[in-house]
Amino acid sequence: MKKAQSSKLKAQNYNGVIDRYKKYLPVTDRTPVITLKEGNTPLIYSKFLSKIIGANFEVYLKYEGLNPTGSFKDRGMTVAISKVCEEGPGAVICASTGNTSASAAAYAAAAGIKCIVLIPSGAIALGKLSQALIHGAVVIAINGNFDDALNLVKEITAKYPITLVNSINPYRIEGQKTASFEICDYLEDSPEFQVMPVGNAGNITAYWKGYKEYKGIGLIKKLPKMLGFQAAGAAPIVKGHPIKYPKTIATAIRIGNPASWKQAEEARDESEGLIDMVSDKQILEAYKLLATKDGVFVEPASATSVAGLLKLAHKGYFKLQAPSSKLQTKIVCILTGHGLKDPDRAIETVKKPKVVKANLKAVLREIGY
Ligand code: AN7
Repeated sequence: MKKAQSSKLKAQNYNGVIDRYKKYLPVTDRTPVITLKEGNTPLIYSKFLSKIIGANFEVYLKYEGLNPTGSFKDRGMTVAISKVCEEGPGAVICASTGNTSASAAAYAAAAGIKCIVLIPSGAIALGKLSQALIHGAVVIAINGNFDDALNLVKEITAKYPITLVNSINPYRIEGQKTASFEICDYLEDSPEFQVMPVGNAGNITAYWKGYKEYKGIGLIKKLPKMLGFQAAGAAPIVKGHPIKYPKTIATAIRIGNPASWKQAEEARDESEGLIDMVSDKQILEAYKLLATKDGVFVEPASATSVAGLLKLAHKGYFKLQAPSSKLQTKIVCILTGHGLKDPDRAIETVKKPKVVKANLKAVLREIGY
């Protein structure tokens, strides 16, 4: 009885990323904190992937799909929306491949403010669309892609008193950097490598900022190599030029002209890491492996991390790059969004259930007894 009570109290003590990391965030005692208790996501040891990479390697999965709206966007949205509320009543707007709109809609609902989202028509996953709609956002689908939508919201916010909550809003980056704090707090230093998907490039910017800040105040001794992956049909940073018509099944990262392009290159170069690409086929293989071997269901864009990890492993990258002084080398893969965001893709990727008669004989025959 006593034990149950104390664990309940402990759970109640967690109040989201602003509460936990406020001394590193641009908030004051006057900031009204709008939180859904985002963050505090698990870092899951992957036995399966660790074994593939080799002895002396530990692979961890930072499962950001367990945030309140099912993606990492909540970490930045709590800060962005709280700051809008601090500055006075206001509306917010974003362009989105889906997750930003789901998160903005939820946090705006919690704050009681208006939220407008522009999405590429027919190109966002069903779960994300349902979220933006049910939270009461004004959802506008445009006949264009994410990059067109972002240009439009930039134009609108330049002329009208509506706050942009895409990751070019610096408060978004501030909130998202808390994910690297959590990784370091848990591992008691930074990992040697971090692998993540790159779309609009806000998240790689945020993680790198977080690691550098923790190192700057002496909470960690080293910095990780940042390894970013784009989808091959939407890989402007890898190719060195914007992609006019980006194409990939990983709709979250179907982005042809990332807003934080320069910052992503800085993270890559300062950390002596890399930004590379993986094919849709490699993404779907990693997607299935994560679900069937580790029991972790992510959306395709998130599986890009693991597809990238496997691509590098096959080239012998980690063995070559791991510091020889280290007994255990740690690699963290960021799994940015939950698999339930895109149920259509999951069902398309595997064999559909067979329909049989509702009798014991028919069922037993199917299961081989
Ligand atoms: C699951 O929601 O851009 O490189 O509008 O949803 O920071 O853009 C989503 C991006 C990775 C890429 N994984 O992060 C949007 C949006 C998932 C995502 C990314 C996104 P960034």
